[in-house]
Order: sequence, then C-alpha cells, then structure tokens
Amino acid sequence: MAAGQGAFSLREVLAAFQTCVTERREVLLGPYLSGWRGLIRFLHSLGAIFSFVSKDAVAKVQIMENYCRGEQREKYVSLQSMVEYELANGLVDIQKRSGRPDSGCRTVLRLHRALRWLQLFLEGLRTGREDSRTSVICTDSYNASLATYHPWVVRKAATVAFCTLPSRNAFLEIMNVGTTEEAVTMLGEALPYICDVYGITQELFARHKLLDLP
Ligand code: 1PZ
Repeated sequence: MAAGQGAFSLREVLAAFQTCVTERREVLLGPYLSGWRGLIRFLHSLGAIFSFVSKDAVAKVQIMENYCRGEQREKYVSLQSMVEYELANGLVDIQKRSGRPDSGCRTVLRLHRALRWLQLFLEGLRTGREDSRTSVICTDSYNASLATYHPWVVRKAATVAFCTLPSRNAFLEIMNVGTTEEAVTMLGEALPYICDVYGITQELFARHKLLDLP
C-alpha cells in the first residue's frame, strides 16, 4: 500500500540530499531544492497548522528556483558558484537590508539553518525510545537550532503547532518507508548525507563570513 496514489516516501526525499554533493565537495542547488520541495510536501501532510511554516519555506525555495532558471542560471549551479558570483558582484547585503531583492546567500542561509533543525529532529526520532513524544523531540531540536533566529511570536506559534504532532511510531509510519524498524534504518542511512550537506555549507558560509546575513 505504501506506493499508493499520491503517497510518497520520505526515503526519496532524503535521498535528494545524497545526490547534492559532488566529487569536488560542491553542493548542487538542483537536488538541494528538490529535497526541500519534498520536505514541504511532507509538511503539508501534517496539517494546516503548519501552513505558516510551509508558506515561508515555499517562498524561499521559489526565490532560489527563480535564480536557478534565470539569466544567470549557470552561476546558480552550486552553492559555491552562487557565493562566488553574488559576493563578486556586490549582490549580498552584509550589514542591513537595503531594499535589494533577497540574495541567494541570505535565502539559502535560512534553509541551511532549518536543515540543522531537520538533522537534530530526525536524529532524535531515530534514537528516541518507542514511547517518546514527537512533539518533545521536535521542540528540543527547534530550541537547539532555529529558535535562536526567530522572534517570540514565531517561536510561540511553532511550539503550539509541534503539540499536534502524532506519536513517534505514528510519525515514523507516515514517513511511508515501511515498518518503524525500516524507517529507523533508513534514517540511519540518510542522515550522514544531510550532515555532510550541512557541514559543507556551514564551512563555506563561515569562510566567507555569511553566517549572520540580515
Ligand atoms: C515535523 C514538524 C515540522 C515543523 C517545522 C519546524 C520549523 C519551524 C519553523 C517555523 C518558522 C516559520 C515562520 C517563518 C520564519 C521566517 O521569519 C524565518 C526567517 O526568514 P526571514 O524572515 O529572515 O526571511 N524563516 C526560516 O527560518 C525558514 C524556515 C523554514 C522551515 C522549513 C521546515 C521544513 C519542514 C520539513 C518537515 C519534515
């Protein structure tokens, strides 16, 4: 039944992050954004209470897809080429917003921070006890990552939405990977790739002092 109409598996979504990293350790934007598209689709299945999250994520993925299809698309093949191009052409607001369109760098930075949350959350699910609560795992990973960058009202809305998440086992099932054991195994296989993408991006942004872009 797992491959029924409209049903999709988080396995393929997470596999997108596996195909992001090239032999030269570059992060390709194409698979990075399709990974995000898949995550957003999954987020929709968790209900309308998360729509304030998916709206923002969709907006950011859209900005990046427009760059990837735009006139300068060959500069937006990888995160490395994007950073080099945007910095060399003064397209990035470093101190404060100047009314310029959102740069790829500041937009990816938001997704990158959310990827840290995802990494912690999935690791928490993977290693959690059978009776652990998804809402607690989610809140803990959020507080340890993304929450730092969000104003009080967003943190509050997020915490309320997290309370609606189903139990750990039910959550592993809606991932559509098979049994809970199979889902846990899949997470163990997929997470190193997400960590790798996160690590390379973090290093790239740190080297160019881009970790605090407004
Ligand atoms: C399984 C449950 C999923 C819960 C998702 C956890 C993330 C909660 C984040 C809530 C933030 C949404 C509101 C928008 C915030 C924006 O202000 C910030 C900064 O952007 P700026 O204002 O500077 O343009 N946006 C973000 O931090 C990006 C958030 C993306 C979240 C993507 C979550 C993907 C979920 C995948 C589910 C498996």
